[in-house]
Amino acid sequence: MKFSALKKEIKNLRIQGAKEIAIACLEFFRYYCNKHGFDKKFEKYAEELENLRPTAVVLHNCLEILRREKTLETIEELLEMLKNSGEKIAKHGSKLIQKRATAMTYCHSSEALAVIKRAWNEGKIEKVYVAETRPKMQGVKTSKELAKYGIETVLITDNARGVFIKECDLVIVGSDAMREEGNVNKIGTFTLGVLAKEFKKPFYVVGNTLKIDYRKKFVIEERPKAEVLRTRLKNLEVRNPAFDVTPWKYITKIITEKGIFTSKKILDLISNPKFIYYEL
Ligand code: RUB
Repeated sequence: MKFSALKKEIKNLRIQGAKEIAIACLEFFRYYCNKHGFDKKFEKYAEELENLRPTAVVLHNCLEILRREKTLETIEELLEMLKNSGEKIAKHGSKLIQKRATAMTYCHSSEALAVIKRAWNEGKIEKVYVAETRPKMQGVKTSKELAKYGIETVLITDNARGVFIKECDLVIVGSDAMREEGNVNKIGTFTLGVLAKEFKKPFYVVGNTLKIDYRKKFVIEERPKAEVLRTRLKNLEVRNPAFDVTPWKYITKIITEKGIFTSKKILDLISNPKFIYYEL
């Protein structure tokens, strides 16, 4: 894919989700660097891609590794790690799910979906509630994907989560960045975490270890106002943050490709910046 086309696909969310964005960009760099090497344009492209969706940390972590080790093998290793992590994550995550479970998920997380699909294949998941995820409706994408996979799926509005949580045995969501402050994920995940705690439902976060975020500062992406309201009115402000932070106290377990972690373990890893590099 050409650079301009890739940028467009990411910006308009046709390519969405932290892992898929990183994979698409690495595939672009595999092609580009194979032809031109790690020249000045590599850095320019890297910076531009990183800034398109600045909250998710996977692409940033991959680029930091690439900036240290500018080789095509590193690109391959990162792609392999990301592409293989889903299966490992699913294997670990499925162990947490009991028989005849009803789950609730939110937005579209390829990693949370990997766990749900595996648990369903093992005859554990019975039904999944998916909230639509306004304003960009990634939950609709999730619900179609699950239904096509053969899973009994119920699409609900975001506001209905409080009603249907009572019928669920667990909540499972993805991650854009795991930070000291908590898990960063689609706006509305925090609300779901609070809800899960209120109804004593386990709240699982799924994310590969390249989602561990060592950045000192991070920004919550603000999406275009027009995604919420097209008309402009005097005295009417529109805010459209794309992500929020769920503090670790709301999170029961974190499912990674390296195993199932507690919030405390993730906090330990965040304070050890060498962790993400050790297998590369
Ligand atoms: C997607 C989102 C996903 C995470 C994890 O937001 O919040 O839950 O990125 O996805 P957006 P994955 O649609 O705005 O990119 O598990 O695929 O990495």
